[in-house]
Amino acid sequence: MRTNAILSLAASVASLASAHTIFVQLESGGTTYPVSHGIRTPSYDGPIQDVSSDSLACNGPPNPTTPSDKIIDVQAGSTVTAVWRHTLTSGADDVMDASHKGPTLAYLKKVDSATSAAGPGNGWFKIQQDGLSGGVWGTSKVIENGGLHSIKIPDCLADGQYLLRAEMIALHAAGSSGGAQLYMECAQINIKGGKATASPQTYSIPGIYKANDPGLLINIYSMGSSSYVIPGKTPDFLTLKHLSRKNIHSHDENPMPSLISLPLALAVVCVLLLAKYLWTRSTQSRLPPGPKPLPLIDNLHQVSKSQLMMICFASP
Ligand SMILES: [Cu+2]
Repeated sequence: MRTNAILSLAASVASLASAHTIFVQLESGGTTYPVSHGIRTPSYDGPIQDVSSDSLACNGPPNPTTPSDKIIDVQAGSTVTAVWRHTLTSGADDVMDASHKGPTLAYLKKVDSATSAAGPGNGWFKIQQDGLSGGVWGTSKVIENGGLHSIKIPDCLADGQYLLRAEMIALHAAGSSGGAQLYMECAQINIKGGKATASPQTYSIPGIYKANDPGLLINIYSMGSSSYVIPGKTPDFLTLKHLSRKNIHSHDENPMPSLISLPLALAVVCVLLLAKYLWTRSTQSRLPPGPKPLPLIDNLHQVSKSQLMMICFASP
């Protein structure tokens, strides 16, 4: 216990020098926008540690944030990149101290006006999370990757303006309550081309996290091989769980008459299998060896639950 406390203390002291981080710019549709363009960036890179604070939504006091009058267009179904830097002027080699291990997450909130909407309160739903997989933390991947944090924007959402909240959580001092360091900024985006087939269940920020959540109150130096529980509720409609046969059927609002659907489905499956066989034959000689896929679902069974990229299936 004492050793753990000393380790945590050492980690937090060591992290003071080149410690914290800011989501400084967004890449969308091949364009990387300038620093602070369409993002409510702070002048100081400190974390939010009180998860009941209004500043948990889009940062804020004690860190002064600056509004932006810009809105960034985002194609539904595309993957955008949040760029993280130690300060507003740091380069790709200065993202965040390597001691800052923890999950990465992203949330959306639909708003009438992305430039003027308040962040705190209801309306938030999670669209991305990457915790601990294969011994590697989500934040470590972002640091190794020059600060780039990939976020898939679900294609099932309604068009319109949203706040995109990208988050990194550092757990190096999370062994005591309130020790977790949460970093987040909100980008102002306009989603286009969405199918509008899903309306996700939403949650309040602050409110979605509790100080004693197992993913926020945790000693990462003594957790051994136990799995990490990413904080924040994940909306069911977005997860890979919906790939199961039962769920796909229970959400099928316009089932085809069964007399037509069975032969048609068989024909479609045959065509897809043939196409996949031809495609695999034409490409496999150029690819390095990978994990062994299963028929039909390929490598889906090997996708770790801790690094879900959200996919829409349901139309609730
Ligand atoms: Cu820090």
